[in-house]
Amino acid sequence: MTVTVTGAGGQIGYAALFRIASGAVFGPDQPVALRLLEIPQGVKAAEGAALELTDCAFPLLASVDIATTPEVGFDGANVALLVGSRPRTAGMERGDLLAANGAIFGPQGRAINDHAADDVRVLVVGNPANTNAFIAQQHAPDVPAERFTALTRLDHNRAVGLLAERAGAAVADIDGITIWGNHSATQYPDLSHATIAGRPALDVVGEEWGRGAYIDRVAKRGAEIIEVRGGSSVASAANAAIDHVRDWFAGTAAARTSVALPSTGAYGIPEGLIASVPVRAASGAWQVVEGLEIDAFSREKIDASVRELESEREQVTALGLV
Ligand code: NAX
Repeated sequence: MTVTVTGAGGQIGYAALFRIASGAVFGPDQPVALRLLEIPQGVKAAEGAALELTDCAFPLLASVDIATTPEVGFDGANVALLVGSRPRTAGMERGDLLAANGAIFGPQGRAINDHAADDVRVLVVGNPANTNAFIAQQHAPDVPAERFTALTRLDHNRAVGLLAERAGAAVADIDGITIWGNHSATQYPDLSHATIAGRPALDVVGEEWGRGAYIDRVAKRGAEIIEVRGGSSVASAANAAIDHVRDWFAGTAAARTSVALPSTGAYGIPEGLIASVPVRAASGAWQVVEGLEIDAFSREKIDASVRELESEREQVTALGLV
């Protein structure tokens, strides 16, 4: 299994590499070849991570190679974790941010199209994750669209963790939470169909909290981490990426999770937008959980986040990035 990690010299890449090499994604019997794709400024850090990977003597780690071009980096990749992106810096307008990331994710999508393995699966972590994934997917016409996903599993895991904490319940007793829409402040963590040990979650924690402060807390958890920790989420983000890819391969059985993937029109989300929806995984593919009843409150929240995604799509289209 060849796994390419972009931005492998950065924080999340560094945290993810050791778990991939240890067998946390593909299990204890699957050797892994790691490919670390970096820009020149990040190569030293990636080289350092490679030295430490050697020092772990992971029995499953077949090789570690560093690349600085997407063509080499994605050659033969079965899994591509696109973590490296251009962060927003002072004075940067949203259009500048989208354009800078278009220059990264367009060529990476093309290289995946031309050089990756036929069964490649792509997870975009680098922000703005949904729209970066959309750009990459649009440049990879030969890869089935549903193999391009963006990470909302961190939001999902945050939503589970915070609900468990509030209810004094075990994480394992929680199911049926959905993160809808964009990995941004407009995301909608939806408890309408969630259960805690089989009881409706909103009955346990109350609508006022579950449809009020809770939504805000989950959506702004990244900012809370920055404020308290003095830096952005790293280990939890890497952990979510590991969860996402592991479930994609191993399946989720009956449990549900959330993934941003190209819409096929379910729940009224315009086709092609990479929006987070409720899913299960089986036989190596995500399956949208269809038929959930969406009440007026949820509809409004979902629509607001989807509108934001549509506007991002319009902007990258106007900028000629897709
Ligand atoms: P870092 O700045 O520590 O690392 C980014 C790395 O990417 C750097 O080493 C840089 O050299 C490299 N890079 C930049 N452009 C590249 C390119 N074209 N090809 C290959 N490598 C490239 O950031 P880190 O904390 O690791 O975060 C990475 C990304 O994850 C950011 O965009 C961040 O916003 C995003 N996040 C996404 C989350 C999600 O849930 N979807 C949550 C966590 C995180 O905020």
